[in-house]
Amino acid sequence: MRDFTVAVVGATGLVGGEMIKILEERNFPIRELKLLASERSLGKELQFRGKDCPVEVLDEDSFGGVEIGLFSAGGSISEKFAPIAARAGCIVIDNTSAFRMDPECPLVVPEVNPDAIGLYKNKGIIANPNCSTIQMVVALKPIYDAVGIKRIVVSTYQAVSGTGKNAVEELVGQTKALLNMKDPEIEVYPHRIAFNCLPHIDVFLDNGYTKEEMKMVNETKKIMGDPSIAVTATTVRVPVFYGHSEAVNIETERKITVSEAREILSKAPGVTVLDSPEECLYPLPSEAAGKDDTFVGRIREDESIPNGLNIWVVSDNIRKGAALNTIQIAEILMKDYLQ
Ligand code: NAP
Ligand code: 12T
Repeated sequence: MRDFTVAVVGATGLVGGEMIKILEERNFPIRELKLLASERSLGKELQFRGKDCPVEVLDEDSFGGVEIGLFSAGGSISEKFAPIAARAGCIVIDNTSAFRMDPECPLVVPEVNPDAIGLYKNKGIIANPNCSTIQMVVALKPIYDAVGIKRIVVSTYQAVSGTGKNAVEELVGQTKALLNMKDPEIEVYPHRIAFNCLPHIDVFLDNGYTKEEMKMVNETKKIMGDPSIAVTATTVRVPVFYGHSEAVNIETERKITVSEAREILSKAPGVTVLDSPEECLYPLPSEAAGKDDTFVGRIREDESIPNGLNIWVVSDNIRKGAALNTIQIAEILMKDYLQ
């Protein structure tokens, strides 16, 4: 296998930092790693394979000779620079929402639709789905394949790390302030997040849903390749640092029992079943943080309808929800298309 020149755009961010770590952990075949961020990071160095690597300022000329670009510096940066990179011959795997619903760009979760990766040839851009969507489809695809899914009703409990390093600092700062009887500073979210729950992730749209909720609706249909699945979502920010949790209710086409669902999920790629309530065993964000799998538990029949099932799904939003999924896409790209 040959080595590749890879760029991480947004290298100093939470997702970029995790990407660098995962490239190293999984021994991705890298000839040269280019670290890109804003002028704020000029002069910074980050460690890769025990060496200090300088952070460079992203500009139009950053992509000469770069074969794979892992983008995670926000939607407006991707909108501008992903096409520039693609024109320079770099294949972009983009973590932002900029290209996810572009019909020409594949939207990929390797456990679900790896074959879509070949469509990178359209624009040179592959989109990485939203974190909440990724972990949900990893858990639902094996059930969909077995009995079909008519409708999904999901409520999320999302960690602050989804918003980036400033939000992590904000939860630390507000928690400290409140425990010391001081007024918390409120900057990142419209309200205090410490000791609170905000039913508001990303911006509100004209239909009254948030953009995060509509990402779950639209991206799920695209990744599963089935626009007929009905999806409705309520996305909530909770004062957790790492790991998104989801209460997922589904109506299946055909009946599936709890033990059949448990059996199917325990064999599913990327899934670990943790479901032993009598031992208080169920997925927790505190346990999922730092791990690669999507954890599923609380598997119950929805007794209010004939073919209903409830599950609880937890995963590390920065790993499987972002950096790991991106690198799994890059691994398939390099093995199946770039040798
Ligand atoms: P973060 O911790 O705030 O980091 C942001 C990164 O973007 C930093 O490296 C920052 O560089 C860089 N950046 C910002 N403005 C830039 C500019 N004008 N030019 C070049 N680089 C710039 O955020 P994060 O958590 O890593 O997330 C970054 C992005 O990834 C998000 O905006 C989102 O679009 C995407 N994301 C996707 C998912 C998902 O669901 N798949 C999950 C999380 C995040 P400096 O340090 O120099 O400012
Ligand atoms: N606003 O990549 O705040 O679409 O948790 C991911 C996470 C956008 C995205 C968040 C967001 C995305 C968040």
